[in-house]
Amino acid sequence: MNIFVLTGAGVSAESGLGTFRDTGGIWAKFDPMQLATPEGFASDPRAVHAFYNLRRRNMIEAEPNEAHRALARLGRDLEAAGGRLFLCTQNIDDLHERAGASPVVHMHGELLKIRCEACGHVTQWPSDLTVETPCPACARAGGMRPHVVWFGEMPLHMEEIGDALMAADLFVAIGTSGSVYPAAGFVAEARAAGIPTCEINLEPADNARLFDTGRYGPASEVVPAWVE
Ligand code: BJW
Repeated sequence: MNIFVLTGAGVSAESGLGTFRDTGGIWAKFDPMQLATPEGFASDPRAVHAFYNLRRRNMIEAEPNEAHRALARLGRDLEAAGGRLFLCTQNIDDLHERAGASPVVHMHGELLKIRCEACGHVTQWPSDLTVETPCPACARAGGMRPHVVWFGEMPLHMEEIGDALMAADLFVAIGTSGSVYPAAGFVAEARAAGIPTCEINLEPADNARLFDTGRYGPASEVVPAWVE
């Protein structure tokens, strides 16, 4: 059995990392157009660095929860049975990896990586990033940015994701509002290909009607129950 799982911010909510669009979420406190667009970064890189430095520190202090651990178990169990879990996350945190999942495909990038806008070099970066940080490859300063996907930018690994989706026997979306494309469109693509679809969420998302089935409640309870 091949299962494609798409996770969103809801899977990390019980680890203490904020979601984006819930009441009191990240976009209620911060303006996405200033902090999560290339234009926002060009006009005020210091503000963007401060936002991601804060989130990087929060992430390093956070711990994986039972939902992350259950998905890591599911991956091992499927592999032992000759199948595969394709774990695709919109999250930039590393909680799936720290729970033992491997591989994890980060379609919106990773908070622990930075990228040079001049030469494209990507490097691990566990500490604060500033406008003065030089590129470890080309030594230029001023062009390092978080290796994350902002609005208007192309998400990562799309070819691999498309192939895995079409090879899946089941598509499951966990803890995502289904409001950001192209991830929000995966359920329709799966349906069109005749693949069964399931939503796991605190409550039905805006696109819940597109799923064949739904399981609702906190991810740390519903995901382990679904995996067992
Ligand atoms: C729980 C829970 C618990 C709570 N247990 N559950 C088609 C139509 C319309 C617009 C577009 C379109 N195609 C593209 C666009 C534009 C845009 C877009 O989608 N805009 C929409 C807002 C309308 N998309 C893009 O720009 C994307 N790029 C693109 O399409 O490129 C194409 C292109 C073509 C040619 C040239 C160039 C480009 C890129 C999108 C990048 C998104 N980036 C962000 C920031 C990443 C870095 C960072 O983290 O700062 O990604 S925005 C933010 O939203 C982040 C998330 O990954 C993403 C999704 O959010 P998510 O995970 O769904 O979180 P929430 O908060 O929305 O939902 C949480 C859910 O959890 C809720 O449902 C809760 O109920 C639930 N929950 N607690 C279980 N305990």
